[in-house]
Amino acid sequence: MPRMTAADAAVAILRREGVTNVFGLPGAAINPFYAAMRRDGGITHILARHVEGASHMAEGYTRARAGNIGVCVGTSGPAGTDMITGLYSASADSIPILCITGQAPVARLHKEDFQAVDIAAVAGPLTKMAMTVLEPAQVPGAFQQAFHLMRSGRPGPVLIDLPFDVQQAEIDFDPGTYQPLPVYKPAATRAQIEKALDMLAAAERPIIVAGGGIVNADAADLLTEFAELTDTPVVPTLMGWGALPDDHRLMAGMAGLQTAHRYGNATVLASDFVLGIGNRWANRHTGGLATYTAGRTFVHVDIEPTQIGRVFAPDYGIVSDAGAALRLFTEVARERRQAGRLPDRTAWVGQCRQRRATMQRRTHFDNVPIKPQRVYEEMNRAFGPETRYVSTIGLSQIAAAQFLHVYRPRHWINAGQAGPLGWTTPAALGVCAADPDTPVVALSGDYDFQFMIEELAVGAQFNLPYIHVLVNNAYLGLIRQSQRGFDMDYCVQLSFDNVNAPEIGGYGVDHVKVAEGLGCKALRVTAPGEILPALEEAKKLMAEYRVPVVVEVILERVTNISMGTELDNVTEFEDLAGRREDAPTAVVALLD
Ligand SMILES: Cc1ncc(C[n+]2csc(CCOP(=O)(O)OP(=O)(O)O)c2C)c(N)n1
Ligand SMILES: [Mg+2]
Repeated sequence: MPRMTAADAAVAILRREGVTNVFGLPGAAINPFYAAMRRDGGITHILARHVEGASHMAEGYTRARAGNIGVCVGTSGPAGTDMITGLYSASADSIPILCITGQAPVARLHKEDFQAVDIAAVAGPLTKMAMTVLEPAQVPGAFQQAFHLMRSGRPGPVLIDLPFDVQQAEIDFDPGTYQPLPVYKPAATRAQIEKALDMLAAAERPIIVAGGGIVNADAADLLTEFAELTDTPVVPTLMGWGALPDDHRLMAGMAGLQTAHRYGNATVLASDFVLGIGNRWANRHTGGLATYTAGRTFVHVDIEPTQIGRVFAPDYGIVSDAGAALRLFTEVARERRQAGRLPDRTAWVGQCRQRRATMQRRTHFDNVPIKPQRVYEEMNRAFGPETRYVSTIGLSQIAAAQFLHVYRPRHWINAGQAGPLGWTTPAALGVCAADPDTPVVALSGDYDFQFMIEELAVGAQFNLPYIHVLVNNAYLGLIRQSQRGFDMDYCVQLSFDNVNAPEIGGYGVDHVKVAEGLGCKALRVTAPGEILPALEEAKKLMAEYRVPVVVEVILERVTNISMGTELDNVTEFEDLAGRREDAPTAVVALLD
């Protein structure tokens, strides 16, 4: 039997589970693991500048490609606690990442040793397993179980904490015969699918709410096929956006209080039946449940049994992996279609289409300072369907969801539930590391950008080029807008007179200088006509220098973005699009 350190066994298992990239930063307590990675020689390590950054890079890496599992590594104590936000974000959005931490030696865990925090206890509620491995011989089993859990059922993160002496201890382990454990994914039965299809057929105005579970299951094609077979309009959630291309005739728009389209909300309100697949009825999607559910029948398909009925009781629930359910849905729908047993939906699909062609928001403003809506219009011009967008939270992200276009699954990579500021830059770097061939465009407000700005150096050092659109209103914009309800504008201003950069006129931080100082390229624009040329220039700079390129757009300081409290009560702050020229990049041209 081969003998090796437990750390060597851990690295060997990572390799056999398909891991090729690791994001992290070393410290004394994790050095044995780093020594094992070095001996192995087959893992690419990207050195983060902040351990939280490593955890978000791991998440971006997982999300970019089906089957990926991002791994983040840190030392004991604060490295583990820094990664807690990454574990929260990943668990909230059902994304598997493996977090590996170093730890004080076993015999000293209870002695308040240097950096000996009980990270497994801290991470417990945010992971599918959080384990300090106390016996070296348990290390292979812990890693094997970690991969099994991350991939089974509702995906999510795992933390493995390795005491220093456990990493170094020698164990018997045979990597050659190591086998990943089978993955458990519940699958709908034919009877369940038949019943759900009966309910769909009995409805007059059905929609499908397509959640992130469809993306996780890599089942976007099946969703499209099923929607087409049954001619059912699709409302993607924020996590499901891209599962059906935005230019598909059955794309009915997103619904919700913020990241939504007017026509999406109107279509949900006009529907009488909702088939939710791989979604979790997020509160920013549903708004008030009385409005959301009144007069509608619901079927909910989810991989996690306890998700059924968590937010409200559906009329019928099915526990299934979204892919397994959609395979059967398409199979049975095809049979019914051939037998002429599917209802004609022409009128209903036409109504949804009509709403999409009439209920649009205006993006074409010529104002200086620039109105944010115009930025997304120019982004639609500059970036094609191959673009992967990465964003987290803020007015910037909300407006992006209202105005940008997404055409493919995994091309809208967004921290949907947790929304941690600072997520965007490291997540974008993780996406770039996973797929260097697809153009990546990150989008941040100025505060999100400043949160983990140091990670830009990682992109410069490891040549992870992407374009970062930074919309700068010198405000915690979303919080400023929500403070309107308190009649205040308090502690939300990021503006100050920068003694080193009077030319930026009180907007505070000179992002261009900071980005350049970190080894990136950066451009700043102040007028609408400059946005598109700057985005085109950024593409060239990115290709030439192979580093992140920041395009900072100086916005007007106060713009309120459409949002509300109920699906039927979303406030519009600007004039709506009345003519085609008001929304020139809308996928469906405005009927004026
Ligand atoms: C870690 C963290 N702290 C606080 C918040 C609350 N929060 C949400 S958006 C936001 C302001 C974002 O400002 P900016 O990034 O400039 O975007 P804008 O809304 O101005 O477009 C804040 C403070 C958060 N989401 N995450
Ligand atoms: Mg801002």
